[in-house]
Amino acid sequence: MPDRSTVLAALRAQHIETPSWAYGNSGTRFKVFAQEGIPRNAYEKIDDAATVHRFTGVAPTVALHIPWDKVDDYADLAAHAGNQGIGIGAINPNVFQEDDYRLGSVCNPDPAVRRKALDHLLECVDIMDATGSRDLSLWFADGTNYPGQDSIAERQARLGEALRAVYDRLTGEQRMLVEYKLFEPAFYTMDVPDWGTSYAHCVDLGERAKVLVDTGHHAPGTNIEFIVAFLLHRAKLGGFHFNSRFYADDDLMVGAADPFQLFRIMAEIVLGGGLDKASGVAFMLDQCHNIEPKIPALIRSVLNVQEATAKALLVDANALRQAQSEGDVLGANAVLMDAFNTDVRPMLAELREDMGIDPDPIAAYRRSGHFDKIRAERADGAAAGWGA
Ligand code: RM4
Ligand code: MN
Ligand code: MN
Repeated sequence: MPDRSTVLAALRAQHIETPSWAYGNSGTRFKVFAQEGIPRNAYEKIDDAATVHRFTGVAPTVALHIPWDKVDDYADLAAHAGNQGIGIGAINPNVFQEDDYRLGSVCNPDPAVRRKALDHLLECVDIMDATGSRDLSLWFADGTNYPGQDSIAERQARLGEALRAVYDRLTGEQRMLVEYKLFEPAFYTMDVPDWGTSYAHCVDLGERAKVLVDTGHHAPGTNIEFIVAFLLHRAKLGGFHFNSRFYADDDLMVGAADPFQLFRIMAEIVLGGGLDKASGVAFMLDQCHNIEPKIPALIRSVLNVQEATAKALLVDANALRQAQSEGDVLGANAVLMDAFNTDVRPMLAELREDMGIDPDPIAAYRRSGHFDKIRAERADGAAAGWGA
């Protein structure tokens, strides 16, 4: 069996990043629902992310989305995060919410629009410089709706050109993560529809470019843990955008729809060394809480990832390897299932007490009165949101 202290040390060192946009108002194509106590600016979103970290102990960074989190002074925003005990995580450029991007951003047939999109991506690298962020997290809504609308091949060439320009601008520890998505908003072709397309561009670019796996961006039934194992093995897994899906890009709480899938993903991560700091794999959430209260939903999500990780760490790797090498199909499967079926909640409660936080973060948050406080403090002014 894995050594308990090794398991606890790995869990204590875990780092799950929450997204600033999950704290703001969000909704569907049909309605953005307003909630109470919503942050009114990037500073208050950071306060909320810090609250999630305070109650969970394993969420020490927050990802930003630009321009949703636009501020005058990014170094000041990073200092504010530091004062709250967290850091700035990935910077997510937004090249999908302007009229100019109707036919795409970096793949747009109009060179002026491509230039505008590229300038925004480069501006986001400046923001990384100012905030100390390591990762530029790229997602392109680019694609086409109708056969013949544009040249698939030329769009790939335009994409490659833009990615190269951004890549060449990275310095120090900075990396570039390329996210893929099967469909939506484009329906006939997406310019980065799958991990293979992302992988090919990342291989062309070099070491600092890696694939980002958003768990909600696959066709139903896709074996995501296969993709994870493959990319990790090739040192091309940059990180995750965790969330749950029932149908498409549902952006529900990670581990809510299919905790077994989350476990299978984390098992590949643990077995492949993806939890080691040196692997550089970033564990980020990308979610929207349209009907549930935001901060408790993010606490729940962080705990769900933590529970799946704990179970994955309990996989008896030696016994698994032994069974695999002997061709013991049932034995190997049983090793995995034993870990999945372990109730890790008592162990995690103990870990939290050791870390000086409440063993039940959700109950502790409820008791804390924090929600009443932000509801009162934020009663005036415009709530942050997607503005969809
Ligand atoms: C996309 C994708 C991106 C996220 C946007 C808001 O579907 O998941 O990562 O930034 O949504
Ligand atoms: Mn995403
Ligand atoms: Mn998405």
